[in-house]
Parts: sequence; C-alpha cells; structure tokens
Amino acid sequence: MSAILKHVNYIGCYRILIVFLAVWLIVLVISAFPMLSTSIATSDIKTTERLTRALADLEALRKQNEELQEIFKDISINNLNEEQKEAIENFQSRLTKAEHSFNSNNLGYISPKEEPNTQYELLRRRIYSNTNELWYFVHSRLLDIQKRASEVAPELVDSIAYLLSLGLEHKRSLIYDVEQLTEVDGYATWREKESNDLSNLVQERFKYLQNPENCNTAKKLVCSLNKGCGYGCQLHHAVYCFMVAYGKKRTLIMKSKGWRYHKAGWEEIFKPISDTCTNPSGESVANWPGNQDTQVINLPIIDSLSPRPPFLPLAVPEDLAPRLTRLHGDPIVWWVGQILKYLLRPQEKTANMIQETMTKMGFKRPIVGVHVRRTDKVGTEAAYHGIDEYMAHVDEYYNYLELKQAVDKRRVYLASDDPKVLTEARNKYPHYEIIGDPSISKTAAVSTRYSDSSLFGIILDIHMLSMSDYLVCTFSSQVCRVAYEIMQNYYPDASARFRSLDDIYYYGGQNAHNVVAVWPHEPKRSSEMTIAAGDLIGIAGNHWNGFSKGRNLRTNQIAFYPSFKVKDKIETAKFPNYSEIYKKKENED
Ligand SMILES: Nc1nc2c(ncn2[C@@H]2O[C@H](COP(=O)(O)OP(=O)(O)OP(=O)(O)O)[C@@H](O)[C@H]2O)c(=O)[nH]1
Ligand SMILES: *[C@@H]1O[C@H](CO)[C@@H](O)[C@H](O)[C@H]1NC(C)=O
Repeated sequence: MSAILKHVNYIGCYRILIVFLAVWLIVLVISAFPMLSTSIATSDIKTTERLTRALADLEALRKQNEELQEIFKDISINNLNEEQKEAIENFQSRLTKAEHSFNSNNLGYISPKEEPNTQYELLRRRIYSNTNELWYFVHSRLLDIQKRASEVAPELVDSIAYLLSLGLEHKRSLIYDVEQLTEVDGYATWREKESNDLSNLVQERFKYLQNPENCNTAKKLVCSLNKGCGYGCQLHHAVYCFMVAYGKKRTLIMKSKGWRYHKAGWEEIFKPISDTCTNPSGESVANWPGNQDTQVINLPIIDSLSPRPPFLPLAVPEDLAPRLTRLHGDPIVWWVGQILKYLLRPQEKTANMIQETMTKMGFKRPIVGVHVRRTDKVGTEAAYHGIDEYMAHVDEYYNYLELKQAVDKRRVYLASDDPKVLTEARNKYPHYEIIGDPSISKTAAVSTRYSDSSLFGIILDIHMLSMSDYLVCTFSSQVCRVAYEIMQNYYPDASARFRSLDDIYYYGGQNAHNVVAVWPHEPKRSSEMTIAAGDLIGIAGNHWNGFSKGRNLRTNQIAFYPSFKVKDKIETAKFPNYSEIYKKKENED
C-alpha cells in the first residue's frame, strides 16, 4: 500500500512539476513575444517604427560615408608621405567594404559602387543572344514545314501559322525579360560609369599619341586617305592606320589632299587628327615595316600589308580586354567605335550642318535606322533584299519596344543610295513615319558619288543611322558597319542593337574570326559539323536559322553547326598601355 501511495506521491510530484514547468514556459513565451501579450496591431506599428528609424539611421550613415569618401578624394595624395597615404588607403578600402556589406543586406539600397562580375554579364548577354538563336531556328523550321504542308497537308497551314505567331510572342517576352534584368539588377549606374571611364581613358591616350611635344623628332606613321573605294571603306582604312599607329606608338599623319570626296582635304570637314604634328617629313623614311629607329614609316592599305602586325582586328588591347569583356558584347566594335569617335570630331561647320538637318527632318527617338544598299553593290557583292524584309524586322523591334513603353509613332530613318527605295517604303508603309531625303540618295548615285554634296549626304546618313535605337541593314555594306560602330558611343553596350540581313559583323582585312565550342555536337545530317567542347571554329557566317557555317580548326571540316553551341573568342594583342601619361600627370601635379 505504502508502495502504491509512494507511487501516487511520485506521480503527484511530477504533476506539480509539469504544471509548474508549463506555467513557466507560458510566461516565458509571453514575455519573449510581446505580440502574444499586447494587441498584435500596436506591436506591429512599433516594429515598423523601429525599422523605419533603423533604415533612416543607415541612410544617414551611408550619406556620411559618401561625404567622407568625397573628402578623401579631394585630399591630394601626392602631398602626403607614404605612411599617411597607406593609412588613407586602408581607411578607404574599409569604407568600401562596409558599403558592400550594406548593399548585400537586402534592404533594397543599391549603391553606384556596386559592380557585376564578368560571369554574370557574359551569361546575361548569352541568354539574350541564344533566345534569338532559338527563335531563328524554330521560326525557320516552322516556315519550312508550313511550305511543305501547303502542298501535302493544307489543313495544317493554319495551325502552323498559329505556332509561328504565339512562338514569336513568347520569344519577345523572353527578350523583354532578359532586357529588364539590366534595369533591375542595380548595375545600370556602373555600366554607364565604366563605359565613360573606358572611353575617357582611351581618348586621352589618343590625344597624347597624336600630339607629341616635338614633331621634328616624333616617330610617325603615314597613311594616305585616298584608298580607291567609298566613304565607309575609307573610314575603315583610316581606322586601321590608327590601330597600327597606336600599337607602334607612332603619331599618325594622314594625307588627305585631293580626297575624292572633298579635294581640299579632311581637315575642312573634320578636326585635324593632330594639333601639333601634321608634317609627314622626318630624318629617315621607309616603307612598312621599316625599323624601330626609322622616324617616318609609310603604311600601305591593309590588303597589301606585309608583314602583318598583331594590332589588326579583331584584336583589342590586352590591357583593356578584361574590362571590355565585362562591359561590352563585342569589344572590337567598341574599339573601332572609339577610334571613329576620335577621328570624326566635326569642324564647327559640319556640326552645324548636321544639327540643322536633323532639326529640319524632324529626327526624333525612338527611331529605327534602316540602310538599304543598292546600285553598284547588288548582284556583285551582295544579294538583293526587298524593303519588306527590312521592315519585318523594324515591325518586330517596335512590337518589342511596345512591351516597354508607349510608342507615339513608329519612326524610321531610311538611308539608301537609291532614291526609289524611299518612295516605295512610304507608299507601302503609310502608318510609319519614314524620315529620309531622296536628294541625298540621288547624290549617292555612282556618277555623282565623289562630290561635296554626296559627302554631306553620307555623313548625315551615317550620323542618323548611328543615333537610332536599332539598326536594320546588311552588314556586307561598310556604310552600315560604320554606323553600328559609331552607335557604340551612345550606349554602354549597343552590340545587340542591330539586325543584319546578310553578314555578321566583320572588319575588312581582319584576321580569322574564331569561336569556341561550349557544347559538343553530333551531326544529325551530313551538312552538320562534328564538334567536341573546346574546339575552335573559324566562323564564316550566321545563316540566321539557328545555324552558322564555319571550319572546325581541329578537324578542318567545313560545315554547319548550331549557333548556340559556341561562344565568341575575344582576341587581344599586346598594344602599349601608355602608362607614362599618368606618370607625367603626377609630375605635373
Ligand atoms: N548618302 C548615302 N550614300 C550611300 C549610301 N549607301 C551607299 N552610299 C554611297 O556609296 C558608297 C559605298 O561605299 P562604301 O562606303 O565603301 O560602302 P559599301 O556599301 O561597303 O560599298 P563598296 O565599298 O562599294 O562595297 C558610300 O561611301 C556612299 O558614298 C546611303 O545610304 N546614303
Ligand atoms: C604598362 O606596360 C609596361 C611596359 O610593358 C609595364 O612595365 C607596366 O607594368 C604596364 N603598366 C600597367 C599599369 O599595366
């Protein structure tokens, strides 16, 4: 019995203990989570208030942080001793680190200091271009099937049309989403800044190279502008000369008297490419390649250049390559664009002429630039493309743009060397506002091509094309490639703002354009290439149907491969880095 009682007591003891524990727990929970004790609403308000205060404090800290960094920027580093410099640098790097951790705390603040990594930028651009590639593939296959169906199974034609239209909408939405990434990922400010910084950097180097202190002793490279070809081709010739000059660190002297577009020479239209050194003479003169000590070297056209220096397209300066790879989808186009930016600084008269014409014509964005190259080019160097082909891509660009913004009027700037194109386009596309001047096209006719009025026409056309939001043209024409290159000066990365009806981008006289396979490929048809991941392929062209043609450098097979299975290989060359400019500056300070 006592044993049983004892047992009961035991149980009673436990019971009391358990009740006690439970009460304690409840008290504990209530005191720890005030939400349960007081009204939920009031505590919510308190939390919000506290959070708001914390955020405000953080924002104030961030401002102070920025001010501190400004102050440090103003302190001239050069007037301090080594220890002081180091202390400041340490402190600055700690500030930056603090800022980074602040950025990553998910409060939605994005500081302009934040940078994307290269992998992210490459991936973002790759998704964009492969979305297009996927659509080229599906679209072209569906068209094939639709054509076949119209012969053997007409009842299927409508269903295929439906697939085509919904598929296109689907693609457009994907492109829109990838595009949106650049607006929401917080790196837009960085892209702008990096683009400006890089441009300022190279423009400063160009200025330094082109304005030697003593022209009598300066090493020079002499080029004659008068290559026997059109304006676009001559500009590319000048750019090539500039690349070699920059690579060889020789001031470029450009001979342009008797220029076929303007007899008096380049300098009446554009600013001279040097303020201090335009005299081509020197103590010793030799034809390319000459040697290190030769003061003046004459450079031939790229077509007969031998030996070929490493500074030719598609190579970009090695010291800039990591930054360019991250910022830009096609670094060589950026590089050519920068040289054109330097070369084509307009004289005041030219700038006024451009400004007046733009106003008169009512040039207004958004606008799509369309270049239709006809006359002497068609049938010899390039195939004919009807206006509808160009306009289909213009339409699609605007369909896409309308996902982003309201478009008041679908506007096109139409440039052509054939005035009939403008009339035809205006008749066929009355719902478009088509800006263009048939008298410009008239002067572009082969018989009057090399005249002053023709020169102004082509300068204007290229300028307007380059100022557009998007370009539709044939990259077989240098006119359009020049416009595309100059366009890069107006965006951090405009490499995807075009649709070429024929070639991919190239530079006349360039070295092989190679791509690297990222996926292997087992041919399904005899026209297809066998690829192992890592293979180098010399690309000949994109067929805009999901496939590109090229030569596999490992197997020498010339065949088609799926365009998405490769990535571009960015070529670099050891150009000088002009670091003495900064040393010189330090000394001046
Ligand atoms: N104003 C104007 N002129 C043009 C246009 N298209 C071609 N031209 C003229 O035709 C020339 C064509 O020569 P390039 O500039 O070398 O360009 P391309 O189209 O590659 O032609 P080719 O050199 O003949 O293969 C231009 O420089 C202009 O003078 C155009 O749209 N507008
Ligand atoms: C620039 O080039 C010179 C000579 O090749 C080299 O010594 C120097 O380290 C380079 N400077 C930078 C900042 O890369």
